[in-house]
Amino acid sequence: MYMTHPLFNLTGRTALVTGGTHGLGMAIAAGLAEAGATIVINDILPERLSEAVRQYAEKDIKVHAYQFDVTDEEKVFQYLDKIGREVGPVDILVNNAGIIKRIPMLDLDIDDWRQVLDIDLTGPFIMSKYTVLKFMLPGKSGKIINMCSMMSELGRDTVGAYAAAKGGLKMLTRSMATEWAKYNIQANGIGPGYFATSQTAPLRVKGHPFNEFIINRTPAARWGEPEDLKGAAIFLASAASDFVNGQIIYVDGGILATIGKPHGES
Ligand code: NAP
Ligand code: GCO
Repeated sequence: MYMTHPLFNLTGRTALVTGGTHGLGMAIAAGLAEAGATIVINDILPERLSEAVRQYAEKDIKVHAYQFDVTDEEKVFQYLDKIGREVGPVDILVNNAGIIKRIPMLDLDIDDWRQVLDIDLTGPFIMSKYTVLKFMLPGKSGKIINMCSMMSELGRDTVGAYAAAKGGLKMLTRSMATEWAKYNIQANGIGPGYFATSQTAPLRVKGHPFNEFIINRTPAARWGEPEDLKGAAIFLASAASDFVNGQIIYVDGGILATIGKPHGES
C-alpha cells in the first residue's frame, strides 16, 4: 500500500471537471479521484453522461453527473447551486470543456469563430466566476485549473480561433491569479501537447503527414496519453501548489523546449 504524501491528498475535496465524460477530462477526473477527491462532471449530451458514469464505475469511481452547457450563464448558476445542495461546495474547478474547428481563417465564418471563443474562453470565465462567488470566496480557498494548449503559445494553420481562445485562456488564468490569489484561490493552467483523444483522431491517422510530423517534432517521439496529465492535475489541485499562481504547466513531451529537427533525422 503506497502512502500519498499528505500534500497531494485530496480526501474531503470536491472537484468539478467540465466535459469530464471522456478524453483528457476523464483521465484528470480519474486521477483526482485516485488522490481522494469527490468527482462532479458535466457535459451537454445526456447519453455521454450516462456512458461516462458507467465507465467510471468500471474503475470503481463514483461520479456525480450533470447536464449543462458551460456557455449558458443562467444554467451554470442554477447547476452550481444544485451541485452545492446535492454534493457540497466545489473546492477544485477544472475548466476542461472545449472544442476545435480546423478551418483557414479566410474561410472561417463568424458563427464558428464565436462558438470556439464562447466554449473555450467565455465558458471558463463563466464557470470560474460563479464557482468562486458561490463556493471559493465563502470557503476562503479554491483551486482552478484551465486546460490551455500548445496553441496558447504557438500558431498553426487552420486553428486560428482555437489559438486565440487558448492564448486568451492563458492570460485569463493570469488575470484570475492576479485578482483572486488574495482570497487563497490558486488559478493555474495545464498546457497539453498533442494527446491521443477523439479531438485529435483526424490527425493521428497512420501515414497522415501530421501524425508523423508530431512524432518527429516531439522529443519524447510519441503522442501523449490522457493519463500523462494526472500528475500535473493532482499537483495543481492539491496543497502542494498553495503558493503556485498564474502558471501554465506544459505537459508536451518537450515540444515547446525545442526547435525540432529535420524530418527523418533520428
Ligand atoms: P474532447 O475529447 O473533444 O472533449 C471535450 C469535452 O468537452 C467533451 O466532453 C465535450 O462534450 C465537452 N464540451 C464541449 N462543449 C461543451 C459545452 N459547451 N459545455 C459542456 N461541455 C462541453 O477533447 P479532449 O481532447 O479531451 O480535450 C479536452 C480539453 O483539452 C479541451 O479544452 C482541449 O482543447 C484541450 N486540449 C486537448 C489536447 C489534445 O491533444 N487532445 C491538447 C491540448 C489541449 P461532447 O463530447 O458531448 O461534445
Ligand atoms: C490541432 C490539435 C491541437 C491539439 C492541442 C495541442 O489541430 O492542432 O487539435 O490543437 O488539440 O490543442 O496542444
